[in-house]
Amino acid sequence: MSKQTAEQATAAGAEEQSSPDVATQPDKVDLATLQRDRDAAKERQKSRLGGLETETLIELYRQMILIRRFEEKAAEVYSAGKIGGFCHLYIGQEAVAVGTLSALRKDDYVITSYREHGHALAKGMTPESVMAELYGKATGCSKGKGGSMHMFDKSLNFLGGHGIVGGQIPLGTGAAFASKYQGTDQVTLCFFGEAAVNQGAFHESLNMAQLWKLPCIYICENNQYGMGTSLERAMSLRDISKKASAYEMASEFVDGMDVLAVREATARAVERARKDYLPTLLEIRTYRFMGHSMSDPGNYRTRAEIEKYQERDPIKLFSASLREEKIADEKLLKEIDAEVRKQVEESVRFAEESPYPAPEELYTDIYANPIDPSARKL
Ligand SMILES: Cc1ncc(C[n+]2csc(CCOP(=O)(O)OP(=O)(O)O)c2C)c(N)n1
Ligand SMILES: [Mg+2]
Repeated sequence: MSKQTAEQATAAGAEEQSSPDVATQPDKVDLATLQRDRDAAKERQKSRLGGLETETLIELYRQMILIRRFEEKAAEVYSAGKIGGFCHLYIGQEAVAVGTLSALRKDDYVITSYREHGHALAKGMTPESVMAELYGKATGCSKGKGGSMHMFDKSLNFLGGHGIVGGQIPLGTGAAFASKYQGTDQVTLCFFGEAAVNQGAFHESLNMAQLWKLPCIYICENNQYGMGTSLERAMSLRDISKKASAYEMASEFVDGMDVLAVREATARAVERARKDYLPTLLEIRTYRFMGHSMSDPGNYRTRAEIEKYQERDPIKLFSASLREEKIADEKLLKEIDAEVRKQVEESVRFAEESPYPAPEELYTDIYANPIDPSARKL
């Protein structure tokens, strides 16, 4: 199994960038040569941007910008007191959700933690249903009863939004088991933070997935902090991808600021899961630019550290590549941004105009109901 350490990945990236293009200079210009050169140039361009069509590349950019603008707006309305409860933002990590989910089929499963607005949008949930859920409105994806940490959409096989650290790892493993048991070729993407890796549930799940050959892709979004605790202070083995070797599982380390690298690594894991029912652990190294939640004072790290990572802002990096490779110019990128901002504004209007759940809804869609006498009969 190919596996890179952080250093190898950086070195490989530098090497790739420094390799010069070989300009071929034909002695005599003829149409066939011109066409061949044009094709070769096209191929070179394609290979630099993952061999993807312009339309796909623009869509990846649009999704990342949508998540960024959505989260900025969520922060704004939260600060204005319009959203209650917890709110964990995803700003800085957009390339992970967009890169991974773009390598999936529509009917594949996704399950994640409480930092999930980005995954929900990338899986295809509308900004309206996510924003209305943040507002606790009846039109939200969980009918306003879940809030920020509990986005779900059964029709998209988006299995949520879970608040217990690591709690979704056995659940994702179960979804993968179900696919294999039912003989489908669906795969499950199971996301969690690096702090969840110290939980027993992570180890039990990986052991079972490898032993039973389950089509589960475990995605550790290593943003380097669990609340205010840095990885260095909490973990003896910090190269998380290495932990897979304890279970003889395939694994890869991925640069989480590079949306195409994320997509490619996920595609390799998806192929393994879909064809051979084999799990993979991906450690995707990223960084959250905002606090753990909206109430985080952030006194465990310096502004300089945040700024250092912001130089590798995944959206900035990808838009630079798009411009460099002439996939999009500044004007087009600005138009996409303006369109997305309008879409996000519309989701706020929708959420604000939506009703709160009716009082009768208090006891619907819940597991335990100690108050409703009819439930006691069960
Ligand atoms: C079992 C459990 N223990 C503790 C908490 C409190 N808690 C909430 S988030 C968090 C940190 C998790 O960090 P990480 O897994 O790295 O995810 P990130 O927040 O960085 O996305 C903790 C300890 C919890 N929700 N569940
Ligand atoms: Mg973390």
